[in-house]
Amino acid sequence: MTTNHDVSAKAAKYLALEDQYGAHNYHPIPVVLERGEGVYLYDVDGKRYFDFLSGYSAVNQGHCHPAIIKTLQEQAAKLTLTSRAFHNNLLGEYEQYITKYFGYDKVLPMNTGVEGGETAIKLARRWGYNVKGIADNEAKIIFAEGNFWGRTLAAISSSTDPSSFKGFGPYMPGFGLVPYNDLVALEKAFQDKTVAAFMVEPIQGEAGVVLPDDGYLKGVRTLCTQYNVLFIADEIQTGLARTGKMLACDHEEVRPDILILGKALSGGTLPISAVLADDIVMMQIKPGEHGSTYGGNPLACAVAMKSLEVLKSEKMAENAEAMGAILRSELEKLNSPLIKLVRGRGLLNAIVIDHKDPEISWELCLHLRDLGLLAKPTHGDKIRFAPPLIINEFQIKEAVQIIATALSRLS
Ligand code: PXG
Repeated sequence: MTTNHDVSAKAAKYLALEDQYGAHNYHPIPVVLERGEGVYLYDVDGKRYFDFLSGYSAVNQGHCHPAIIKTLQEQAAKLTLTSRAFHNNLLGEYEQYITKYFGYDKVLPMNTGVEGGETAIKLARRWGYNVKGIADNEAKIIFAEGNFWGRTLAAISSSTDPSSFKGFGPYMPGFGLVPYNDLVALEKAFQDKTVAAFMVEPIQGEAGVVLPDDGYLKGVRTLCTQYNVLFIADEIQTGLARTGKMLACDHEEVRPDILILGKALSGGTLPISAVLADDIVMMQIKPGEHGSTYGGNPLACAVAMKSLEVLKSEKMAENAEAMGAILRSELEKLNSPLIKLVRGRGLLNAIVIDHKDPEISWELCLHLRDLGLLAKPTHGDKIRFAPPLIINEFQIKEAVQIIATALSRLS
C-alpha cells in the first residue's frame, strides 16, 4: 500500500532550510517540532505527538518540566558561567549533592556525554600508570562490540559500526574489543596486565536496546576486581531512572569504579555530563590536566540538582518500571507478524521488525508520525520505544493503539 507521507507547506520550508544550510550528517524523520510539554511534542502546524524517543533518553523528566524550567530561568537571570578560573557558589553544592546521591567520593563535571566517556578513559589511563603500575603509554582500555558512546575520534576508534568509523582513520591506539555479554572473552582479555579498564553500557542503547544475560554485570564486577581493572559504566542512556532503577547497574546491585552520566542530568535543557569515581581514581588528575570551559557552570549545577531531585520526588524510576512492563505486555498482545521481538527494561524498549524489506521500519515510523507518535529506527530493523518517564497507563495504552494501527497499515 502506498501512502502519501508529505509534510505541510509550512514544515517543508524548515526542511528546505536545513537541507540547504546544514551539514547532512543526520537523516531525521520529517517532522518539524516547535513545542514540548510532558510526554507530548507539537509540530509547527499545531499537531500533537507522543514522544517515544525522549531525545535519546535526555528528556526522562518530560519536556519542559516546570520545576527544571523554573530553576533554569531563575539561575539564568543570576549567573550562568564563570569558567573554572574562578569559584562559583553552586559548584561545591552540586558536587556534594551528586556524589551523595550516587555514593562516590568525587565528581568531574563535563558537558556532553561523549566528553564524559573521554574523561573516564583519561582517568582510567592515569590510574593505570600511577596506581596499577602499567608502563608509560602502554595502557589499554577494553570495550564491548556494538558499543556506542558518541562521535569523537576516540569514540569511533572503539566502534564496531562502519558507519561510525569508516573513512575517519587513523584511530586511537590502546583500545581493544570483546563481544558484549561474554564473560569468558572478557577474562581472556584481562590476562593482559596492561588493561586499565573495561568500559561498557549496562544495556546497549544505540545497538538496539540489547540486554545482557542476568548475571553479566555481576560477572563484570567480579572479573574487574579480580584482575585489578577499572569497571567503567556508561550509564548516559540507561541511567537516571530510564530502566526502572536509578542506574541500570542497580538491577544487579553492582557498583562501577567509574560512572558516566549525561543526557537526563539536565532533563533535556542543556548538555550536562558527569563522571563519578572515588579518590583513588579521581585524585590522579591534577590542576590543569583536564577540564572544559562550560563544565561545572552555575547554570548547569542548578539545573542538574533539580533534574536529579525530581527523578526521586516524582518516583520516576518506579513509574518507568511499572509502565515499561505494561508497554511490553501490550505490545506482545498485539501478536503482530511484523514484530519479531519486544525487549527492554523499564522504559528503554525496542521492537525488532520481522520483514525482508529493510525500509519497512522507516515506513512504519512515518505511519506512526502520521498517527501522532514519534519514534525512529536504529540499525534498520529495530525501533526504540522510550517515552518520558512520567507517562501514565492510559497514555501507554493509547500509544499502543497507535502502534497497532500503524502496523495494520503496513500489512
Ligand atoms: N553513551 C551512550 C550510551 C549514548 O547513548 C553517548 C554516550 C554520547 O552522548 P552525547 O551527549 O555526546 O551525544 C550516547 C549518545 C545522536 C545519538 O546522534 C546519540 C545517542 C544515541 C543515538 C543517537 O544524537 N546517544
